[in-house]
Amino acid sequence: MATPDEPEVHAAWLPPEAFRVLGSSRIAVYGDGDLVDTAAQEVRQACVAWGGEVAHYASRLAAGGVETFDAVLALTSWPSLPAAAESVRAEMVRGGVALGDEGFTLARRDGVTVVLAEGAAGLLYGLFHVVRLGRTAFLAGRPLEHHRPAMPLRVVDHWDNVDVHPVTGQIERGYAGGSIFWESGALRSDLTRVRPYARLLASCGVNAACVNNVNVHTTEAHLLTDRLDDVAAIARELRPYGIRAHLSVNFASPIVLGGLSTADPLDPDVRAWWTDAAKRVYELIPDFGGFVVKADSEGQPGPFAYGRSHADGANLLADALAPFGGVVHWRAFVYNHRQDWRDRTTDRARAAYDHFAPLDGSFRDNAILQVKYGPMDFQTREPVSPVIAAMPATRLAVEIQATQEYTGQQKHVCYLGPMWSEVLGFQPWGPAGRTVADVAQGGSGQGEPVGGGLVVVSNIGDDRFWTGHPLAQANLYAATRLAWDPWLDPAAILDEWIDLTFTPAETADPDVLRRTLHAMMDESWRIYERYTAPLGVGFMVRPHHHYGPDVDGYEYTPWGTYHFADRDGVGVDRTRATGTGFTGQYPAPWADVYESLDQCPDELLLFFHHVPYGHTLRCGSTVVQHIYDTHFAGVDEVLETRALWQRIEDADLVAPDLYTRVRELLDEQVRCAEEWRDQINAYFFRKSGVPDAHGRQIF
Ligand code: GCW
Repeated sequence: MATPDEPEVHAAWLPPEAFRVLGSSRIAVYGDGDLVDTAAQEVRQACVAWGGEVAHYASRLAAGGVETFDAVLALTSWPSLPAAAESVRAEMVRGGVALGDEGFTLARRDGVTVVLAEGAAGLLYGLFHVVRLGRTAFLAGRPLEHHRPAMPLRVVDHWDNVDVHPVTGQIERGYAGGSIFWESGALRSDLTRVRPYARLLASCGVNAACVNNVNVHTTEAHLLTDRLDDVAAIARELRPYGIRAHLSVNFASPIVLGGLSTADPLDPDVRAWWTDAAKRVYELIPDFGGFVVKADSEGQPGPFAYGRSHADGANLLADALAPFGGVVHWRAFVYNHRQDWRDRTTDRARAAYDHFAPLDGSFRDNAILQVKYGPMDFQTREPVSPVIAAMPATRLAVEIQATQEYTGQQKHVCYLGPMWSEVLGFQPWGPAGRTVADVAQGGSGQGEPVGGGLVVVSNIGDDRFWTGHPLAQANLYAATRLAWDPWLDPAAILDEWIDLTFTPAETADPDVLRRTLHAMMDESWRIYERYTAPLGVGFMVRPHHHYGPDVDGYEYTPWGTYHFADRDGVGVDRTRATGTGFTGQYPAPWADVYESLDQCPDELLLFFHHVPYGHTLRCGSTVVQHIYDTHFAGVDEVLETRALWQRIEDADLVAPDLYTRVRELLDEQVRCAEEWRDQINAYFFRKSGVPDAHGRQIF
């Protein structure tokens, strides 16, 4: 509970102070339409707070040639603009610049900051860019810059249940309280968090949000039909910020909701049912984005029950949505979760590729295959999924997880920007080839389809700090900014987030907060990696809730997540020579790099190889000594992180309640990191009998 002096809900990024520069200027907005109105309203609000002036020319007839503004935001179609904007527009025309609906141009001309966009969404994104730049947007000599989003679809997926689920609660893998959409089986009577959330997302360029869990239980299934009003109500709150609502649907809906005897994708009645269902959705929500489907996965129904392929399943829904411009995001997370642990021939890492690669080219244009970045399941370290390189004729979206299921559950500081940036920059075809980001972006012009974009599993809830751990906000910020521009440096993204959230520029020493947060967060993912499961082997978490260490927790279960540690060694042999053959799913050069014990990167060694404890890593250490060293080091680094935060308190740099929340969580992070260190080190010491070379305490 907030104390009387503390706000009920803390702003995430974009508190009023972030608008100080803009709001103390004279701004003109030229353009019609809902999203232009939103932009103008943002400016108006800022000017009320900071004493600036705004003029919104909202009808073409009212354009008046006023020239005394500090900034002009305009649609390029506007007939007559102030001189500075006219000159930028003329230059764009001369240069043949095409921005698309979502791009914008920014320049500073004759003492005026100019933002021009062809579409209203672009204008809104341009406005937020000016906010992000702060004073520098108003400095002389800014050259013409053109900004366009890399990914066509920049999506957040919510794993929010409507009914409180007996095991997973209101939000599956949610670590920030309840849902901002749903509560105990119903639409929340109070949707007041949704629009501010949409605003946060729009400021990063997000244009789509799926409002319910991919696991669609009985109540959630009804959102598609008799509870569509609920979805429409959420869509209404998202719309002013240019975010289209998407819905997770149950593949068996024709049976569950329609009373049919089958959900066979080739059955004419089933096809008619989906066509009708889609039509009704668009009658109520004309800008509806589309469906998300988890099929034949972890108990969800799917086309396998009818002997049909996943292309048959995806195309069924794609065809129903096509007349309305909708898309289906079809998830590739398909594997056998009822495997016998004794069965060494089944490898969960292989599953998505085995199921989907043969189907390349058979999906409709509006069917997007949504692939988790790694072959397993959002581990702290995984190789990039080979599916990403295997489907050149399919629209493909990459899915990443901002909610910290396996990365500390928003109790640990773990800034994931560097991990996602590595993933997006990975070149599956080697150094001369395209990147993962290029694939998600698509449309390279060589017959390749437009990409499916980046999908971020959201980490927010109704917590007053939005993400439980206040510093976890940086993960949502970074993930969504990377969807706009995957080449951004994660440290620079962190700077943006710090500046927009804590507005250090307004404090006595702007650098202290920035420096301290960088010192706490830049390396935090690698630190987390050091004190948890080693060398890419993954899991070793407590079953079900996935928090804290349990080395053998999943070892003898049906989930396919094993490490195979025995007295001699550890790791999963996924080679072609002697293992599951998974390395063969990669193109050259990675198929050979991963296959080779000498070339395989240390951080992925145990993902690809089973090795003796005495095996020497590329870094020169043995496997077992490396395990000890990283686990001792990781805990020391967490202690240092906690000490750094204390300095923030000493310098009085953040609100007291925010300080306290983070400090309490850091205590828990220290406790949990020590638990990880001691369990992992004890486990491997007992298995191997190899003592620590430095004689540190192992239990
Ligand atoms: O990682 C697993 C999670 C499940 C999740 C599933 C998925 C929504 O533990 O909670 O279900 O992945 O991505 O579908």
